[in-house]
Amino acid sequence: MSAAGGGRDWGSPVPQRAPWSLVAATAALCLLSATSVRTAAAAPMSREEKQKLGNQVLEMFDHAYGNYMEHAYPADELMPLTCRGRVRGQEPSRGDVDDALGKFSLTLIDSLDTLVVLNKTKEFEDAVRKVLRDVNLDNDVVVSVFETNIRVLGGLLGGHSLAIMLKEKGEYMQWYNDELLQMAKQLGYKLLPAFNTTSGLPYPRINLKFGIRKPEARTGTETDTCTACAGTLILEFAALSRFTGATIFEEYARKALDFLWEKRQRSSNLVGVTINIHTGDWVRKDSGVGAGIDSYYEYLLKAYVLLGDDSFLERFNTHYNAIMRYISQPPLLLDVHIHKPMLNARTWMDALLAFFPGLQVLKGDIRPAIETHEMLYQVIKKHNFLPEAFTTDFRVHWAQHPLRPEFAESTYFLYKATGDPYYLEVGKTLIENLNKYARVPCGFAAMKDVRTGSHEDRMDSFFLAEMFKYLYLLFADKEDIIFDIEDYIFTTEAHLLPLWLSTTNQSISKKNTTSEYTELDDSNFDWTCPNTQILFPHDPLYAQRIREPLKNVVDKSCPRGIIRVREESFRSGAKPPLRARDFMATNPEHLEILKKMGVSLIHLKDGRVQLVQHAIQAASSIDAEDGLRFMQEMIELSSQQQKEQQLPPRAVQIVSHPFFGRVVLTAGPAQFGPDLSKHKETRGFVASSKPYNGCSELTNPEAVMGKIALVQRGQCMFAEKARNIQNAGAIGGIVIDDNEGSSSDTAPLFQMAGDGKDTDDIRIPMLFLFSKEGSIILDAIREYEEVEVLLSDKAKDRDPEMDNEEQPSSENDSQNQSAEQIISISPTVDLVDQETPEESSLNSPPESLSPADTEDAADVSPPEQTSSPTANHETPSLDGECTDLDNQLEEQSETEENSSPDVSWDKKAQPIDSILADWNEDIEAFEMMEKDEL
Ligand code: DMJ
Repeated sequence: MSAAGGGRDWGSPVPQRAPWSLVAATAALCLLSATSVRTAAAAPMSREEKQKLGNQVLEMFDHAYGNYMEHAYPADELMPLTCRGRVRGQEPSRGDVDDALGKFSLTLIDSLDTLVVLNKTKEFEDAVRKVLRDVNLDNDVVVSVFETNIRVLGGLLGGHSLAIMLKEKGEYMQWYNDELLQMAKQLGYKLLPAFNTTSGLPYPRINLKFGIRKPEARTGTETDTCTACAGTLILEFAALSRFTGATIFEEYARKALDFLWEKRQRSSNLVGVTINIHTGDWVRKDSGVGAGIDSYYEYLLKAYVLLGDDSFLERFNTHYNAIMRYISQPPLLLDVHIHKPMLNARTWMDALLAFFPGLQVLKGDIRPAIETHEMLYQVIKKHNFLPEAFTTDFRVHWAQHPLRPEFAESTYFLYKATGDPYYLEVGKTLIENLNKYARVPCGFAAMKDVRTGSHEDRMDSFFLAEMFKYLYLLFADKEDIIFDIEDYIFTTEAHLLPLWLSTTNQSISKKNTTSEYTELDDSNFDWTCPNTQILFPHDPLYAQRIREPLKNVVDKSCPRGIIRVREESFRSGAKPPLRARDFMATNPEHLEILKKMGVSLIHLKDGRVQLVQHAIQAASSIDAEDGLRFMQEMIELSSQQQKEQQLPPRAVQIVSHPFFGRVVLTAGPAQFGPDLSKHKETRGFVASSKPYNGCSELTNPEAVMGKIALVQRGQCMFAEKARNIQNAGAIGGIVIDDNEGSSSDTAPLFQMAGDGKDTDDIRIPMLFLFSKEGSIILDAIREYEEVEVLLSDKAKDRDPEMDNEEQPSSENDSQNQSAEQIISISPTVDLVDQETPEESSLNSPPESLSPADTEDAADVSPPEQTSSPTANHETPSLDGECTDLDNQLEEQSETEENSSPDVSWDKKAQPIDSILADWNEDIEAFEMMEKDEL
């Protein structure tokens, strides 16, 4: 195995057949020894400052939990903008994300063990009584098996684990008699019917009351599930078995894991994102460490720690080696195809992968953990939060941020492993950003768009289960916690399970499976722990030295991202393959390359150009593969461009008392009037127009004069409303949707179009709010009469003064910037509707519109000077310079030849028919990825 970092060399390997007890104890020791060392890499943080930050976390938790209990309980979640509970069926459906809600007071259950960690024992006792009194697990609701397991079963078990710990201490919970465990068992039995498949992989959803029995259940017809969904059960199910003695739960979870292991792609040792639960075929063959797969890997390693079963470690190590070989391109982690692991499947990363550095700490591989964490931190510094997805050149791909805890989790584990106070400063930034941008009067609201700072009416239960735990523990000293955290393992939802479970009720025979895996060698047992006692005294600047070269990796990254290219393409002086982003339909050389790749250009009647690939017409199998990759890149580029060509959403920020800028509503822009991204924002008090639809001359001009007028959607054109309120003296306008209940949480935002006439006469800014966001303003008027708002492209500082200064326009405005870049480097491409199996086609605009001919193009450097594809396992340009492509390729060629002697799939030319056989799979995989949502 090629070591991807020095981490594995530093510690002491666990004996190959370590008894489970030693393994569990060793895992705990890893963290214990790590905490005792402090490096001098950053200025140490004083005990007072740490306590202050710890207290701040407690206050923030009280704000989130208190508002949930006061305004939402017994509902599953708090809606922090409208300050009420989210009850499934009573709110417009948000799709899959609602499958976590089972009418079982989700947030309360998910918060149970957080209360104990935060030393709120009295509140914990009250919360447990409420769960026992109020929670019903027998509702006729279809829920996600995965979410119910990690949040509810995990929450009950975490609560039980700490309840018995407290009871034993003799002060609190003296009345407790395993009631939470009984509820957990009841829930466990409710989930079991989901495993009634030939594969043993669970159905993704189950009806809490009716199981998967049709027709009452309204579920049980699904064919696919995600790998993480099927592979993230073992900790909770094994704990349930070991706590209760009912072995069936652990057996079912093991069977599902065994099946996934059997189905791994044998040559790459990777798994895909989704799998058919009946046939075991991979449905999505892309593979990463983020969405859809993440906690499968996490649970293999943690199952080994909790259960001491070697086979889980073997599997984890086998997958980990594959991840480090194919997916890890430090500091990036990029998805690949399971059957073509040298081929990147995406040019963006999702936020869920931020947990991975934490897992690498547990694995003992510190260097890549530090690198990836540093890269993520810089993305956060740029956008205040980690966007749901971001490109390899660190632009926003999906702009939401539902207050995910993964980055805080990794920060905590890295601090434990390195003792570097730098990670305390990172935690401080997270706290500041949460308070500054996500805190609202009634809790903390998810970010709808990290670029505008607008909110979503959503506070997920994992925010309380995980975020506050990791942040509090980061600043806590041992004496700040009423029990020894090292005696527990964190589940993926940060619920605590005691390590002593490894010695209890182990009636399930552990197979000594090693002999079955003849392809594995001793390195599969190479489990080490970052022994900081050895490392850091000798090199206290170790972590800092790893971070140093990366300190500008985000700000100074080359603008077009990093895509791995195959080594054949540039071997022996051959030209690098043509990248989709560099393609110009007017360049004869490019056309020649296209021809070689079997890609032809068809000029359509409407002036567009269609790209079609016939792999069999390619000059060689290598060229056919280049053509395949080129077409895939075009598809991805096309979807990125479509996104970026839309006007970005805008923000309506309520700045008057008691909101003080803390509530930011997502608003749709108008295609007329001043562009808020270029002009100063507009600030003013709001007033309703009369008539409210704004479709005729206003009868209350004195009320709207100098104010921002509210008008209702409907009955006339948006531009007409704008003219009427402008004539009455309004300085801006907000159109509120007339469809009751509509919300930007559930409906796509749109731009308000003009009326087909010249709209240059409209000089005031207009924004659109869906009805739910609009009613937040209308309610505020009812309650406070005077309501002042700010119309802008991006929320401004939230403080009582709300200074009027414009925030420096940062690279956050990446939409505008990137749109220009894209326009200047490649044609717009649309997918065409029909595709034959052997061909894929794309439309591009006529050559006459080729950006190379436009003025825009003159402003940017030619592609050859700025593109920076990075070689396999190489880091993007770390010094902020954009390396010359040819140099990089040369470097890569050397690196590849030295370090990848056994990459067999692409060393040999593939026969055309095997490429054709893969063709459909690739296109399907890409189409699935395009549809993918976290
Ligand atoms: C949590 O519910 C769990 O951590 C899960 O494994 C994936 N991520 C969410 C929070 O982001």
